[in-house]
Amino acid sequence: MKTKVGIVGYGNLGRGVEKVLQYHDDLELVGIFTRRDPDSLDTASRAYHMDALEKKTNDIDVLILCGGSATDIPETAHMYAKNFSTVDCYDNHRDMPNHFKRMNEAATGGENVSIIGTGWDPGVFSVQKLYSEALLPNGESYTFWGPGLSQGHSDAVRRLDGVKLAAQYTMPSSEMIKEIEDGRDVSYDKFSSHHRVVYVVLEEGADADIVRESIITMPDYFEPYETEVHFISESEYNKNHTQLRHGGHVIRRGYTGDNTHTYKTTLDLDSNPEFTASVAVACARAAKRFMDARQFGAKSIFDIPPMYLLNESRESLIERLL
Ligand code: API
Repeated sequence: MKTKVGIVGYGNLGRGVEKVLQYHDDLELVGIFTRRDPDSLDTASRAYHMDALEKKTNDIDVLILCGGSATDIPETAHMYAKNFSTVDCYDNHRDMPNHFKRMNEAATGGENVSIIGTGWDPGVFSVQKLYSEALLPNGESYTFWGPGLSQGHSDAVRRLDGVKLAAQYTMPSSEMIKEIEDGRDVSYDKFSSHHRVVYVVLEEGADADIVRESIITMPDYFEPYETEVHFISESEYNKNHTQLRHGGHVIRRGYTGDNTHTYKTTLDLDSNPEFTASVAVACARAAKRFMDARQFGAKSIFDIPPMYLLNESRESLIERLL
């Protein structure tokens, strides 16, 4: 029997999950749940108002929560976790311990599973950091994002009063990446090795200085990064800022005696939300496996046995990939 998946929220990420599900034969989309008028969604899938969700507890195995990280996920995710197993793409690294706690209480109480912080960072990159530190304990790690559009940061700006549209580009220091690749010593911290560039379309009558100040002083997302803010027209936004490319590198340089080893993971993504959705969908399969094993509660990506991510037996995986 197929695993039944529901989508909560129909922005870039929700649309990504809908698109990606077609590549997984063992998963099926039950419906999209939205706060908007379901008939207004531009989709061929079944769409329901959020209020219909409470009657669907028996029809859905896993809900993929596709709301934004600035407010939707921290305010609402734990409510869904009481009644459904969930997967989310929460991306506030600093708040993750709190999020884990909130979700663990809700999911454990409801005998559900909640996989938190999936996507590529947090997510795939986190796993690569774990592996590379485990394998090369004597060394140093570097993470670089971009150049590309961060969904999390763009969403955080869009939530500010006076902002109509926003795109945030994360810009890594390409000189520093080169220096690391050349084996030179660098003084790295994630803040000084990136800067952020934001393009904002203001609501009519909004005060640009107030909006700029709220962006550059926003904790977790912008402070203490160096951040440039540009105000543009809606037509310029629509012309130049609707691309969703992103990616980055996780690099660990480790030493065994005189020998140096470089462990590098690179992602180069045409569509940040569609790749983030791809990770969330594989994690939805894992959530079902945890449910079947009655291992309830919140899980991070570190807790997922790699085999839970693919629809394939151990025997076949050993034969094919080991
Ligand atoms: C950045 C990274 C990438 C975030 C990836 C994904 C997103 O500063 O660009 O929200 O787009 N934190 N979580």
